[in-house]
Amino acid sequence: MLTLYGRPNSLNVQKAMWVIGELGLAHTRVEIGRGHREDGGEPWFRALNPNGTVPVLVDGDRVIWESNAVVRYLAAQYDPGGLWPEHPGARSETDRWMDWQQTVLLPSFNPAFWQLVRTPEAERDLDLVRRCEHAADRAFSLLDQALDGRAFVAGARLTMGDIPLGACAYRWYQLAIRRTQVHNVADWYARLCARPAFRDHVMVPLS
Ligand SMILES: N[C@@H](CCC(=O)N[C@@H](CS)C(=O)NCC(=O)O)C(=O)O
Repeated sequence: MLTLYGRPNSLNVQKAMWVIGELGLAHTRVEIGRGHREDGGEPWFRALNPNGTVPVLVDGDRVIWESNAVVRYLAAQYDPGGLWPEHPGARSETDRWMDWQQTVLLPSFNPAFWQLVRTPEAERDLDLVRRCEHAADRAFSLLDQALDGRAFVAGARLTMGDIPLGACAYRWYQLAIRRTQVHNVADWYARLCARPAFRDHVMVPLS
C-alpha cells in the first residue's frame, strides 16, 4: 500500500496523484502541506523529507521525495514499458521534459501564480506578472514545436514526460494572464483533459 503525503492543490502533489490515478494504484493520501516548510516542519515529517516539502511517497520501507523522482519511481515500479519507457534512448525523450519542467517551464510562470493566487490584490506586482507572460509564452511555444505531429511529448502514447508538463499546463490555462496561441499544446491539453485521472487529480481549484 502506498502512502502519499500532500495537499491536493499542490502542483507537485498533483503529479504523483495523477500517476497513482492513471495506474489505479491502491493508496492512502495524508493531508499535509502549507505551513510545514514555513514553520520549519514537524520533526516526524522532516524525518521523511528533510526539506519539509510535499509530496512525499512511502512505499513499504522506501521513502521518496522530489515530485519528479516520485513520478519516475511510480512509473518504473508500476508501469514499466508504459509510463516508463524501457529503452534508455526512448526514456531520455521523456526524461528531458521532466527536467525542463522544473528548470524552464515552471519558473517561467510560477511567480505569476504566486502573485495572482497567493498574494492579496493590493500587494500584487503586475510588472512581474507581465514578465511571466512573456517567459511562459516562450516556453510554451517551444513545447508547441515539440508537439508538432505528436499526440504526446514522447510520441503516440502518454509517458511520464507528460505528467509534470500537463500539471503545469492546467495552471497556465487557469491563470488570469495573457497567453499566446499554441495550437499543438491546446490539442495535447485537450487529450489530457479527456483522461479521468487528470480531471480528478490535476483539474482542481488553484487555491
Ligand atoms: N522541487 C520540489 C518542490 C516541492 C515543493 O515546493 N512543494 C510545495 C508544494 S507544491 C510545498 O511543500 N510547500 C509547502 C507546503 O505546502 O507546506 C518537488 O518537486 O517536489
